[in-house]
Amino acid sequence: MTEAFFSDVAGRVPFGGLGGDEDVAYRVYDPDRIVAGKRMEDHLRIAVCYWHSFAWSGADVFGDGTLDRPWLQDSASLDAARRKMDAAFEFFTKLGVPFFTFHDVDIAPQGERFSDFARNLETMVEEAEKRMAETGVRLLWGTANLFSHPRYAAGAATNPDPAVFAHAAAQVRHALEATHHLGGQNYVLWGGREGYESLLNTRLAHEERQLARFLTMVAEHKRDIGFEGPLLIEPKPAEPTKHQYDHDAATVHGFLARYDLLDEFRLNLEVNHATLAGHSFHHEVAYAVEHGLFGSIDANRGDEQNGWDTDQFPNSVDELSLAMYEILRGGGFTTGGCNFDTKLRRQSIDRTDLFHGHIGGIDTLARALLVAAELHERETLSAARASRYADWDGELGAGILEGRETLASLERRVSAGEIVPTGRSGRQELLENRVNAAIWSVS
Ligand code: XUL
Ligand code: CO
Repeated sequence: MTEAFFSDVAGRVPFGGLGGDEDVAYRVYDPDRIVAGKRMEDHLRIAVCYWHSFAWSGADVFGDGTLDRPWLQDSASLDAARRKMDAAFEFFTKLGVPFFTFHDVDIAPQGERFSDFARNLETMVEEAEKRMAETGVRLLWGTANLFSHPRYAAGAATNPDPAVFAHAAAQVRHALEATHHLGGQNYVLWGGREGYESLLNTRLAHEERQLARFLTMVAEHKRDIGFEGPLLIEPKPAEPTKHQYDHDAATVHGFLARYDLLDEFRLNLEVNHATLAGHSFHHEVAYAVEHGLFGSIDANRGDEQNGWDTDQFPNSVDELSLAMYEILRGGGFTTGGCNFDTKLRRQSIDRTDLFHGHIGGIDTLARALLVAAELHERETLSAARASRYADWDGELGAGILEGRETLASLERRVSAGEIVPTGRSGRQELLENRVNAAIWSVS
């Protein structure tokens, strides 16, 4: 590796334990520690994202970039793209995480024509392949950025102009093949501008058909090239568009069912996207797990006091313990993992701030994993849940579900006094206390 960009951090971030007083050290994340029969690293499958950490200058809608990212000065050149990649792999290695994630445009300059971009992407995929082989860092997922370029202002697959659809298709072909080439574990589709700004100029049903056709083409191409990882849709209700079609897990579920795509797609769920949709993250993960749609998570959170996507580093053990519990209940991650789609605050301009953000977030996830394992292994919640529904296995419950009862037959039995509800406690407070007890006691 060339000269160090993160020279303040000498080597791999060590595990210092809860009592440790080093700031650049993990307090809880201990990759080899066995939790519920598996190494912590293999449970969490942490990934660092390329875009916010290496391709973003710190610019926001009110002001210019604030962050020290020298390679962004000359971002049209392949040399700058290589320097950016050196810094990224130096960071992944020092942080000691197994995975990274990227959009096509994060790693390759766009160039003048599409063919320039395709060539640049090919070059940078080869560069990534070399660095992955040197460091052992793997690709959790790749994706195409179908929202930043002006051509996508009115959407990509859902654009009123089929020429834009075609452009998006060309881009996804390359991004999917790049992901496949790099051994990516999944391929993600976040429909940033697949929505509308105004219904006055929008054909809703037509745009939905376009999106379904696009996703079908992606699934067909995945099979054609032999990519085995799942395709993951990342729901978000709004921002940048006023309304986005992939609103939340349940909306995407209905969409996939309508277009016969349920076998092809699963979900990548992001904490703050759930919040923006008016759900808890626990809800989104539980929904996906229960319906066999769970894939992966983006662990970044929002800010309770505002309604936009702040992409902050996770710091709530309470929130993530419940989500992690559902993930363990569903068997844990398979191809998915915990991606840090996180960005620093614009004022966090020291190079080492990128370490502080990730270390704190990773420790939060590690602690949430310990709580979740405690709840799962001791059946703290599951036994109560099972007994609450136990009567559905009895004569009446099974008769209803299996179609042996009708409105008329049930009315006869109720009128005859044969069926009388007895009432049962939901025991919510007791269960909440049990969750808190686990949060307070695990170590
Ligand atoms: C935007 C978002 C994206 C996706 C990948 O809110 O979450 O960064 O994760 O395109
Ligand atoms: Co995301």
